[in-house]
Amino acid sequence: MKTIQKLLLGLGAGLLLIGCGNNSKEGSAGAMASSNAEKVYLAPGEHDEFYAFMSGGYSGNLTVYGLPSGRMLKEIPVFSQFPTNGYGYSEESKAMLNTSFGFVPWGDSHHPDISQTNGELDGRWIFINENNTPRVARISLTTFETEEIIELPNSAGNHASSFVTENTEYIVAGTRFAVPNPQRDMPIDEMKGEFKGPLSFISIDQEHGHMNLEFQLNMPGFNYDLAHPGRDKSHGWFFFTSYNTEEAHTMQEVNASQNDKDFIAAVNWQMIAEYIKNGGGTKVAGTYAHNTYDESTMTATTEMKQGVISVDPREVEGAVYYMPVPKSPHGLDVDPSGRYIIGNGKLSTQLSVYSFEKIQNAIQNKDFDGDAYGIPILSFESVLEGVVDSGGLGPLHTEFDGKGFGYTTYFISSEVVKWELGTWEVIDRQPSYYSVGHLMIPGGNSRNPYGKYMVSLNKITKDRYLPTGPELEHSAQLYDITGEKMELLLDFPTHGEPHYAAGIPAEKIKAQSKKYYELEENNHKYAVKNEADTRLERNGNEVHVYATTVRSHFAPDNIEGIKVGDKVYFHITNLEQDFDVPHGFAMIGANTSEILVMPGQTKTIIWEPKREGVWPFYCTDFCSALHQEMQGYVRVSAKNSNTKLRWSLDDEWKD
Ligand code: K7E
Ligand code: CUA
Repeated sequence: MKTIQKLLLGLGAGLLLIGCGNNSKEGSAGAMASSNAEKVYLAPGEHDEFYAFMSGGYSGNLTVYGLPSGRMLKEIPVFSQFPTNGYGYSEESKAMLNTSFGFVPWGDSHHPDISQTNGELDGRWIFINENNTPRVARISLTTFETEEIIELPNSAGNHASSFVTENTEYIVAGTRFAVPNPQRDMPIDEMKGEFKGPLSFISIDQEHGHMNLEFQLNMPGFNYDLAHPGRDKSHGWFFFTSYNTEEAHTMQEVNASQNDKDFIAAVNWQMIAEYIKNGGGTKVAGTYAHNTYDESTMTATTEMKQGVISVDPREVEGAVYYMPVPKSPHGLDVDPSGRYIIGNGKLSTQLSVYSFEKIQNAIQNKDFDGDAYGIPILSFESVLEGVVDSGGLGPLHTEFDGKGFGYTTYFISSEVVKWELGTWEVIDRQPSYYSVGHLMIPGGNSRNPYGKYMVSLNKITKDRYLPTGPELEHSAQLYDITGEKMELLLDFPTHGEPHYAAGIPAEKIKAQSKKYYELEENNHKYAVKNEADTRLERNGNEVHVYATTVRSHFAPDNIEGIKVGDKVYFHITNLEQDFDVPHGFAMIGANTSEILVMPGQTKTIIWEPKREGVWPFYCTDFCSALHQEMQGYVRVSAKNSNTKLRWSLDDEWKD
């Protein structure tokens, strides 16, 4: 096995080098063809046809692009502090980043997935998982703001996540790194048979989208890597790839590649949900943070929760099976009809296609090949429907165009291969520049893909753009997939490491996108809705500044009576009621960030003055011709001084 692996890796490196030397010319010549340019060109002021939400990887965020232009439209902060708008710094948003490990200001996001109704994208919410500190977030597609983050106890490496079922009943979160469950102090080399790989099922409230950790399926300690739900006839099932069924704990790149086949876990979640409804499962320990942002009070709160319902997969007969899959599978995808489940063995050259019907038959006929820790293993031959043998190396992920074709990425041979469902025949292959990970077709993992464009999300950028030192942004490539052959249209850089992405027709989101917050509906505790109510209140060494902004001034704009050692809370309400007129607020010497306050919104930032003097604050967002004049002063006196607390409004001092 060692040799095969070395060979594969060596071959991969070779291909990469060849790719960098020669193929790039061909690629850019293709994209320069004028017909291709027209396909991605938007006249100034025109809108894109699709939104593409790209995972930010180690940036912890989610970026929004337009397709086909490849223009980046926005970065939405999710798991990371974001000084651009104060997320994770402002008093209101800090709670979003609380976890059972304390405040975690960073994350590694992987798989965004858009909510579905009847298996079709519905544009309500987008979910995304965080791998390092196991968490899942829900982002509103009305405000494009993170509204909820739930932590997953007993899990480690939340990778097989956050895929949604076809009516957004559940999203899943699988444990990528097997760990003791419950966590305990034990020798690492005794892991075999002792570690576990819990799979979390989070139910979604259909009205508000609120997430609830309903149960964890306490699976054997393999590494659960990726997942997809069944749809249509296979709705009610979830499929998970696993690797390291060897349960190796050291030199995994060799020791976790010994078995000829690893497993796909097939889980009938409907059966387990029913079992729990009837009182099944055991409540086990597990502390986790559940953070929710309330749009009305504009404030996030953390609830620390205890305990989770754990289900032993052997307890629910007929609900959990393993299917053998060759060579350390990574991606797992289900075709739009829900009939086929595709497993991609990343050290193999082939894709294994399983039939849902055959799986059901094998279960009925008890066509088992033994078991793993008491979980029946369905015989490979009886569930396998076909094999896609493209000769490519390192297959990772598959998406579908809704016209009967699958598109699979090959990391090592650096290409996307188009193949036909049913015949499993290869139709086309196009190089990617370079080493593609995931790919995305808008709606490509739903019942109804929009098979016009495909985006490959490449891991290695090398020579595609002007060099920017050793660190380069990853590269995405847009292909036209309307013809028999895929056509490369455009290169564009992405931010962080976009593992997966989710695309949706713009019309499903555009009209409902919020333009500003209604001042009347602002229920923030410290909001002021007109300048006459702006004021200061002292409570011991805490001073609350109730301030407003409107083009082009702060109210109040001068403040006196602040003392060294005070904690000054600036509560800024933006009185504007117009699209795209934010005001910013920055204070010299603040140890947090600036804040960007949307029209109708209130945000708070703390300032602890260190030195006596007269210190300026100002608006950070160029909001009008008199933006530079949008500033004020705070007079800071000695701790024991008796300077009176007062503030200026319309040129007059108040107190
Ligand atoms: Cu393949 Cu995290 Cu989905 Cu990266 S994962 S590529
Ligand atoms: Cu307000 Cu610049």
